[in-house]
Amino acid sequence: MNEEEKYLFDLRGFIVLKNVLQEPQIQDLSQRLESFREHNTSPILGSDRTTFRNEHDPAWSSASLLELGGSYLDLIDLPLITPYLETLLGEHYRLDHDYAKIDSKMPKNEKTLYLHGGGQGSGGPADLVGPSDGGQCFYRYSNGRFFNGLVAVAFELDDVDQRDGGFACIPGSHKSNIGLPAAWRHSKTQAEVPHFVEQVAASAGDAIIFTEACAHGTIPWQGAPDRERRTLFYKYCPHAVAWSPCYYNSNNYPDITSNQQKMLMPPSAYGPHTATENIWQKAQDEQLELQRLRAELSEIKATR
Ligand SMILES: O=C(O)CCC(=O)C(=O)O
Repeated sequence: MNEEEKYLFDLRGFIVLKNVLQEPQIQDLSQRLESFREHNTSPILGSDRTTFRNEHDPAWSSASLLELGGSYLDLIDLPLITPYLETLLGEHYRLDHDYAKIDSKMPKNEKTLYLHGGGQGSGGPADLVGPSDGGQCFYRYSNGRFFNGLVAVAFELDDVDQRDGGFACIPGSHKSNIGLPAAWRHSKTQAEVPHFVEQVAASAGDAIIFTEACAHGTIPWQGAPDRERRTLFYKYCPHAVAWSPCYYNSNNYPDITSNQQKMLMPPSAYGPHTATENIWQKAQDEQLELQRLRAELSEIKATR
């Protein structure tokens, strides 16, 4: 992260990195996403919120884009992104959650701009991030380094032109000391969006890196009816911090590298230390044992 990028991130709370994804990666991500969408039409896919899909879902983990495999696994620790996250979060940061979001003219995808985050208390008690966030989405720069509670990397799979809609924020609001006034929080149409909200244009393959402390949201889509904005969000915390109540289970992804495994660890002050790895492994083993015992029990019940 060069001096200009550091300056702009501190000043505005986000930066746009051009051409982070190459064409074959965009195609692979796109094709895997579209196959998945054939049987899941939700505009939000992935692990953004804790939901149990069925009774067999293990505790603590939720659906994730990582299940789509291929380039979705590469995005965990993309070499081009790593230096930015190390600068913004410190060493041994962790992937906290991920999701894909589709913006389009489809009625169920039409959304109000809901500005959330912002200020030192991350938007206060009325904030979407607020009820579960005791200031977790913090931003600070001191002693020559950045401190962030949650940093998002938004990979765009489609071109998003000025006026289409998509990512928007109030630049600088991550340092605001006063909560966002309620009157400015919601905008149902682009015409209602306050003039100080900046809509960020991006091209397919670009990545927007932003601190969740910056007041941000999605501008209602006004792109042509046959166009969509498909964005993949990978969100990272310092190693001792969690936003999501769900943790990844790296055992679900046998093909990932040991560095990626470390980045999927649950939060702890130790970071990816052998001690925490052993504890996590024991929790996974016990979960498997529990599943085995439950299966045995239902077999016994069925044969009675
Ligand atoms: O559509 C966007 O880029 C904003 C998404 C958002 O509000 C969030 O990630 O918290």
